[in-house]
Amino acid sequence: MALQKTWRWFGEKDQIRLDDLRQIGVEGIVTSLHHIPKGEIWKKPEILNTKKIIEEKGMAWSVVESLPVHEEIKFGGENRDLLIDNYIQSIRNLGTCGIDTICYNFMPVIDWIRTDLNYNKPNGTYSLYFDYARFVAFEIFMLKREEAKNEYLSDVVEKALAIGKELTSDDKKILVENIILKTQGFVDGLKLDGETDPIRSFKELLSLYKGIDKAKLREFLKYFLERIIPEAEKAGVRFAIHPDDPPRPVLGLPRIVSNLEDIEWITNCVQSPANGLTFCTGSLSVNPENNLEEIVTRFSNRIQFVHLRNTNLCDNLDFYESGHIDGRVDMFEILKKLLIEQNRRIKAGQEDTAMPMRVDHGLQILSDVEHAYNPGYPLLGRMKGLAEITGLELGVERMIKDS
Ligand code: DNO
Repeated sequence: MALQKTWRWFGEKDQIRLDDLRQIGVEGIVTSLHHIPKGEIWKKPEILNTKKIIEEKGMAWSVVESLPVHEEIKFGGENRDLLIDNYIQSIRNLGTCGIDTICYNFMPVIDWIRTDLNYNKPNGTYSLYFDYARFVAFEIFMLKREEAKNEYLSDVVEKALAIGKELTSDDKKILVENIILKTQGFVDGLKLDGETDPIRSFKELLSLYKGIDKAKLREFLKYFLERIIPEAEKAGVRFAIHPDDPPRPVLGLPRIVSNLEDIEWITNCVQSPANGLTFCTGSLSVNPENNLEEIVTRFSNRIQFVHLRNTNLCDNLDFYESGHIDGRVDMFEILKKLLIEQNRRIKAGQEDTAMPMRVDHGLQILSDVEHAYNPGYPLLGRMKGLAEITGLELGVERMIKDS
């Protein structure tokens, strides 16, 4: 009994080598075919090639993160059916190649958001920070989204107005980099690097969602799930939707994977273990109303992939990533509940007993700062997180066995 220890690796371009990962206890790799444009079919030879590279190093390709969902599927565009057909073909190909878990998200336009990628903590480490008012200032002053003034709490808007007036051109450049460029492309979100006017392109993308509210976005997700989940079942593949990050509306866009009620709605949409969840403690924990222990208990049989990371909430719902053990998430309780569920699956003779887990993100510690790792994905910070989680997990396992 133990969750399968996995690690997000970004393919051959990743500065971290597969050879090094085995030394730190990684059993499975989480990756994507990052070179294939969104919407195109993942062909078998391409899948097998990546699989072979991983297996030659003594590990398994445990999870696809992500098989990206094309925007047209999310906003119900005219090519949606064709794009879903392609998506289904990729699922079949992955299933035939023996890959059985796929993580995806249904966040319009933007995959995850931080305003500061180098938040210096007093102990000398660097972390990722979301400054709510600064983000709203980005919307009002840089995207010129006047409506934003009515969409957020008045004290956040007030603060944003003050921040906006002080933004220098360097500050603006950094905000564009952090919000639109550096955090998106490498996870197969927006591909706007190299664009001469990323703000304009970003606004164009936002405009595609005009008139699409929460109910509509839910309808499009349902349409998608009703088509892909039966195919996933046939292919022996399980899906795991990733929660919204941050789990609250931004940019005037609807959010549909932010809390217990959303997850309930999604899991009820299509009743199948293949319609599952990526239980991401980091994303869900920064909604102060979310009770993670309740979520993990309620949907335990739908958790197909686990992201473990911790956070701290500050004033105005600002938050920063606080490593893996310390923070508002009670990692002990979460691991206990996950391991009990794993035990249950084993006893029930289910197939989905590996319960792949990756430590999500990591602080930049020691020499991490000297490397150009993707934001959130340093080597040493994640390695420390994996060691901490592994130790805690051993203790929890022992406690369960002894009790
Ligand atoms: C960021 C990640 C996300 C996640 C996708 C899954 O670090 O958690 O990019 O991979 O949302 O589709």
